[in-house]
Amino acid sequence: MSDFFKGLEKVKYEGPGSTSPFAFRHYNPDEMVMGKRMEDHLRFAVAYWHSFAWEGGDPFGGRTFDRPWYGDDMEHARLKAEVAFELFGLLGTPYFCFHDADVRPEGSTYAESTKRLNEIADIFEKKMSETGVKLLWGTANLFSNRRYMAGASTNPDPDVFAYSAATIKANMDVTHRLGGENYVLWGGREGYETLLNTNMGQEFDQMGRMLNLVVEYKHKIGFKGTILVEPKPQEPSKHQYDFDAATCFAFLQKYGLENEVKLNIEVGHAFLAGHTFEHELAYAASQGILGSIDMNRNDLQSGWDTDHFPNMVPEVALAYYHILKNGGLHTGGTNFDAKLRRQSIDPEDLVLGHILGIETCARGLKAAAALIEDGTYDQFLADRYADWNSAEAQAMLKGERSLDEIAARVERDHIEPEPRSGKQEYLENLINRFC
Ligand code: XLS
Ligand code: NI
Ligand code: NI
Repeated sequence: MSDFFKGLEKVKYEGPGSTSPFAFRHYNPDEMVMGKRMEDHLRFAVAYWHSFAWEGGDPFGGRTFDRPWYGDDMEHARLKAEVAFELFGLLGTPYFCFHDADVRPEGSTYAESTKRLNEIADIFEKKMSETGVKLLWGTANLFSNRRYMAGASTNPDPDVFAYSAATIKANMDVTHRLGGENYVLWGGREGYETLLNTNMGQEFDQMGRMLNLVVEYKHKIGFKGTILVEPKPQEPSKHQYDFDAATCFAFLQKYGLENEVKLNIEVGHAFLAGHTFEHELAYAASQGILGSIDMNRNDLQSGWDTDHFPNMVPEVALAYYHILKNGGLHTGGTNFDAKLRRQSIDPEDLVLGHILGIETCARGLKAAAALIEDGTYDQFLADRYADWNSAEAQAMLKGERSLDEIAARVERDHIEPEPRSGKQEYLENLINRFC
């Protein structure tokens, strides 16, 4: 035990009446929501990077946090793992997620980096079996080191492609060994700074090959988890190829991966792409590729991926509505890809930030479930499209009518459609009843 959290105790559910800042008022892991435990719906994960690797810097100033595990050697990395599992224990969150670079210092060679990763994985394996905490997903950091500045799989240098492939392999091996339920690829450098130096078609082919290599290796080693890509339009690259959910789906189809790979959708990334989070979820669900979520939110004034802990119940409620309609998150989960503000330097702030996220999600989930159980909303949607159930409408939809046949019927039957209200304000009032 480190003494980092200085006497803080495991956060418990105390019910809506509690005034303790260190209690759950809404997240009650065992409470049944639509026939399933809340914990099993939400599948919360703590993101190692924001909570333990990020030091509170911004473009104008460096580290604001003062943590005893900051340092570039394995001893510090072991202390970091110790404290990370203490946080998981305090929160009772069932999962965590990490990049290789978050958990071990990089070695001077690929072999040394891999050895260090495996040493930390040994510690994780032991702690996971002692505590019951599980790995939601592992991933490789293919964006921080300067070797990736012009891309990882999309680099003009095939040696960088090879190095990236080797690094992904090492991370897939560790994820598999630790029983990870997914493996994530996020391409922060898979894009460009200027089109002037970029052969876009060549880079897409490289990225498609890499993802196929990943899928082939998954089957080779018998990894049962889901392979996920994480859309984001920009930041750090000016333009990223995994721009949004629809762009990713086109990419997956082009390279024959639409039945093998799903999406990890992040709130802040949806906003950067000019969408809402629920748009991205609804799109992914409609195409059968909704995999997992990275839960945070952006500051709407700054227009940057600020990764705040979620704090807006109505936004989160609409997200979980789409997730519940999708039959849940399956192998995915709710990963807090969220960080403290840089002035929140106290150890207890790490706990309070996660409580904020957990409680917001719990309230959102319950609101979404109540909306579904009430049924008015789903009935509204069904009614809006009900005329498509007629025999003639179905014949049009199924391709049994040609354009000229449809035109002939419109003329013969004197069809002159009457506009119908979209009822947006009625629906917004309806949603307010549940949030
Ligand atoms: C960055 C991404 C990153 C991925 C994992 O914006 O959200 O944190 O989730 O590489
Ligand atoms: Ni992000
Ligand atoms: Ni993310």
